[in-house]
Amino acid sequence: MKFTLEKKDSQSKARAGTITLGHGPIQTPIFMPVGTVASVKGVHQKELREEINPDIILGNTYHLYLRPGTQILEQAGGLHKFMGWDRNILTDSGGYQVYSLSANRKIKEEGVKFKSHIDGSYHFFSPERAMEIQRSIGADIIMAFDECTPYPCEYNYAKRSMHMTHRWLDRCIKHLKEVPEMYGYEQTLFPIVQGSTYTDLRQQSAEYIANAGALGNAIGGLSVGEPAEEMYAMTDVVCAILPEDKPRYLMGVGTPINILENIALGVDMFDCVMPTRNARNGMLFTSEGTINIKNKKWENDFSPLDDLGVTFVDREYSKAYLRHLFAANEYLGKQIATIHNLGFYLWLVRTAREKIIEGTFTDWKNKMVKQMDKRL
Ligand code: PRF
Repeated sequence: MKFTLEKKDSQSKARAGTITLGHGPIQTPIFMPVGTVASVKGVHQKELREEINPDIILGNTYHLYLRPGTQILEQAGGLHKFMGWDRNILTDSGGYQVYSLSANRKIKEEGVKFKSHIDGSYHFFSPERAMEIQRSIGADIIMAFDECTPYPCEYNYAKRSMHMTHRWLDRCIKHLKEVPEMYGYEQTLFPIVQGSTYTDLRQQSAEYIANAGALGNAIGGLSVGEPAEEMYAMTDVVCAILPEDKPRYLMGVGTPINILENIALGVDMFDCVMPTRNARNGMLFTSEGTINIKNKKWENDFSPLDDLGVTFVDREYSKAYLRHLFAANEYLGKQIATIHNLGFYLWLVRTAREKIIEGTFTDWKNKMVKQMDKRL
């Protein structure tokens, strides 16, 4: 993996760059659509590629391990071939999903024992298993096995957990050297900074992670219920320590406003279920604010979904039609809303990149944040 920093903003810490990986270049800042179970819910790969056009998408070790399982993925020749996606993929390591989805999980130094949310069967993930499974899946970027602490989190728990995440990172790095790549292209490990909302812990963790010398670094444990201002404060502390010449990935963030504010603090990569999950509930993100398309006020509004017109759905369907599809509980409604939201998120990060390169990012960001804070 190679990262070239192309431009740094003079009024903020925003950056524009390019990451080069085995399945092509990724222009940053980037938003990675979430394809948890080898599918970006409701969107064909063709629509994803041609309309939404992300350079990278995300998959989840936890889900893919439980179903279809590593044997099927290996037989297919890896996740790219299995799902028909020839651009880059990143997989999360499973830790976070184990904590948020499975019941009866027990976290110990050795690893995490958990119960499947699908059939109740018991499984065990360790840093070593997380690396082996991510080898079988074959993503271009793979994540270290960590513990994401909840919010709020007692200081002593956050501290102990952070040190365990650091020890787990060392085990990931060691084991990865012993388990070769399976599909002939490079897989890059990103370690993850933890430390809850404590400045001193975040500093310690960022230093530890920076010293690991990985080609890219991630920030975890944020956007778990803390106020946005606390998240920004932690991102700022961590970005000041993480190396400037490596990409920085803020995991599970967030709203369009969160993304722009964190770009301004020096983050390059984002993922979140929000544009896809909220779309399925009728929430549309636009440059003018958020829309609840189920609202009666859209009943006879025959104007296009979004004047920005990023994807075909914005130009070809009206608000009244989409409202009707949601009222009738038609699959197509959820599909249209998902394509709209992902198209908008990708437009947002592409435009942020253009503005950084042009030197007008901060004014544009401030204007957008104000505009997008509205409910239409
Ligand atoms: N760790 C991992 N995945 C994550 C997170 C984390 O802390 C978060 C936190 N927002 C989202 N996804 N491994």
